[in-house]
Amino acid sequence: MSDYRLHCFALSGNSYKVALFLQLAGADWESVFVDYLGGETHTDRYRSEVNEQGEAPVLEHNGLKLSQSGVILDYLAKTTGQFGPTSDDEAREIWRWMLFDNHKFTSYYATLRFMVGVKKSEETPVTAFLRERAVGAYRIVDKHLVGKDFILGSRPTIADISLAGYVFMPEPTGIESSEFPAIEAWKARLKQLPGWRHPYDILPGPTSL
Ligand SMILES: N[C@@H](CCC(=O)N[C@@H](CS)C(=O)NCC(=O)O)C(=O)O
Repeated sequence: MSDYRLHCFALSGNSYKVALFLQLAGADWESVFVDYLGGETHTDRYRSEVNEQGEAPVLEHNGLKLSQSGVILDYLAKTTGQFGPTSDDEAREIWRWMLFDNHKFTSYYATLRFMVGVKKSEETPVTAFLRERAVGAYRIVDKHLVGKDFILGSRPTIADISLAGYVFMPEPTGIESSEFPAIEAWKARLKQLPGWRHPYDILPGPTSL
């Protein structure tokens, strides 16, 4: 058995955050497919045996079962000594961006991308609202990245890995990547990191409905 078991699925950028860390850290890991489209996260079994919050990703390691990608990334940084902070100031800065990612950058974009890009829903006031909020979050990250290689400056941390959850997903959302040149340059730098792989190459399960 591998050192790490990641309950995950390909459409899940939140799962990709953890998979990407494991890839970049050169960890020995395996995926456990979560049949989200088949309703698995809503089953009593999943909620009692895997995650009471009914979500992926879940990471199993050394008898622990961890959920919430931010918590998992923090755990992995601490236990592997990779992509973590080197001071209390850096630790706070990393959490500031991981919380912004969870609350704004990932959440609005991921919901928009699922509705418009995956489910192919027609445009509604809800999708327009989500796009406006997602664009607002993208503008903030793009501005922060101007003149920096990564979120904290010159080296990648779990803040970058968290923010990277959905940025490589290929589905159209009506948001133009050309509007965010600093994010595009940052994505190119992430792709150059040893071990980087595209989400659909490392996560199991369907990539469309
Ligand atoms: N804040 C959570 C979000 C996790 C999340 O939303 N996971 C989605 C897949 S990307 C999920 O499993 N949803 C299941 C459901 O809503 O039934 C994290 O970062 O891990």
